[in-house]
Amino acid sequence: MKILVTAALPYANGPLHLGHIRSTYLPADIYARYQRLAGNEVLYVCATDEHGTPIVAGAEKQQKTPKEFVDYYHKKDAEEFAALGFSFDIFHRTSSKENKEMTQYFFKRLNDAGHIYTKEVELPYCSHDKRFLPDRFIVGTCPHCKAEKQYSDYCENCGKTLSAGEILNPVCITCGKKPVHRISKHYFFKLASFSDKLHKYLSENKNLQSDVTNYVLNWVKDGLVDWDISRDLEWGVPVPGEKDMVFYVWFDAPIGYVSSTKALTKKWEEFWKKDSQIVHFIGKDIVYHHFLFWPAMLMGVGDGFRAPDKMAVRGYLNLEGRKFSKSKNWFVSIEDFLASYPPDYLRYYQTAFTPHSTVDADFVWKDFQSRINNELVANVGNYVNRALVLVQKMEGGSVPRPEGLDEMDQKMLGEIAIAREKVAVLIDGFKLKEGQEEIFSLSSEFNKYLSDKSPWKEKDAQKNANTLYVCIRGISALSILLEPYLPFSAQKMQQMLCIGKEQVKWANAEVEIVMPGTKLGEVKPLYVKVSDEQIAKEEEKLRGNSDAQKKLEGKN
Ligand code: B3M
Ligand code: ZN
Repeated sequence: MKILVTAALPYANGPLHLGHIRSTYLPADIYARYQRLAGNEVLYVCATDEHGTPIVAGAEKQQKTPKEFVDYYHKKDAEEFAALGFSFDIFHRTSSKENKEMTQYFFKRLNDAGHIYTKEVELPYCSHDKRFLPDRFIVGTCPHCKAEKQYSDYCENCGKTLSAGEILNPVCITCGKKPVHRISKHYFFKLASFSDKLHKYLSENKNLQSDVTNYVLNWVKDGLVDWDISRDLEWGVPVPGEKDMVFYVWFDAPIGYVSSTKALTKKWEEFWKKDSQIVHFIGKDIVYHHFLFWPAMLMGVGDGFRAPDKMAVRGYLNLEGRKFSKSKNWFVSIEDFLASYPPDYLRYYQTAFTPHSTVDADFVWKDFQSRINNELVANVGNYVNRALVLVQKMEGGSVPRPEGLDEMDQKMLGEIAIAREKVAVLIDGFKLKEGQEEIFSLSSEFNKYLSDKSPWKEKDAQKNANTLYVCIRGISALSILLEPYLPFSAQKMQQMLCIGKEQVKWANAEVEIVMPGTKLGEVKPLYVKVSDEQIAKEEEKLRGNSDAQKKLEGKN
């Protein structure tokens, strides 16, 4: 089976933080890695989202060109994602030549099919800064929920996307002045005409989370509004035949999924148009765009494209009870995290509290410490180390030869197959947290088995050989089942057991791939505990940062 996995394209306008990882990139990576191990033909595609007013405004602030600005963050994001072990087949960019071509191609097809029209609209214009003020160049009050200081294209408070002119009490984000109005011709996508098709798609696709489709269906019921897809800006994908006009960033961003696939492989159409699964991973803030705009675009463009098969939506992450905020210095960057802890610690901890739903979660340093120490280190770390050290001590460092396995030994081998099957079903259904729990309970059963057998007390050498052989089978299984979740740990286990890359397949979890007689590689503990001092330092840093910030704000 061909499976295209995408993770929402991060805006190239600031450093990534822990919240991005939990909602999107990590779950998508676990899913993609598992599907590869299961023998599917997988492409895991991502890119930086490099257009739109947040980018232009961010560049202006740093007195850089938008291009310089996005180059910097593209490179930084790519490095941090790699350090976290995200297994993208391509990490491309929406400012690429491929994306420009694909976006203009989508536009042309939609236009030819009659899904686009132009209309003169009155738009906010700043006479002081001499420019139109689309989207994030304006802040004001949300007309729906009355939240203040919202950008003019999206309300963070109630999650609604806003069209131009809807925001109340608008002011220019650069100079703070009230904008005037100017007429400009804009291009509109007939979203409203897709209402019936979208209704059918959302209500019949059983692979979508019902808690999400329920509220999206309400939006459809309330009536969809046609969508302004052009902007009076220079930075972006040019609208063919127009001057100083580009597509709205949310028009070309999802097309980035397609263009990046095309940049990766000549076979891209097999993934988008043929018998395949298209699976998007997103955070809940971009549900509107992915459940309405994007399927409608795909339905409208024709040419064999079809709406996504599956979309996994997850909630926000808070930090110690408060929203992540770069400007308020309430923030842990990936860079800072990785300077102190191995990537698998983040992968383990975040998966452990992320169910397949849109509920929010909280990153708490103390909780992080206790889960790493009491679960990751005490369970898998302890088991693997204990068993391998015993093999060294009692078997001269070679995998013992089993003979006459008893009932308990057999039972443990059987447990592997059962877990392998259960975990497969869970991951397939996006229940990644439960999958990880299942693997950890297998590990804890092996830990218990080893304690019950206590080979250090037993006098019968063959019995001990059998126990340690079974233990090796357990580690071999864990190294495969954990590969999607904790790829760095899995690799270390595989090195110690001399398991070759080609043997790392899901179906091999319960197969004897480490032959008796195999000499173990160098045995080293997988993990070190997170200390109280480390955690105290993290907490202090966080609170210190934010106090300093508050003082600074107080002075201004
Ligand atoms: N860049 C917003 C976000 O990072 C946007 C996603 C685009 S996905 C096509 O959440
Ligand atoms: Zn609102």
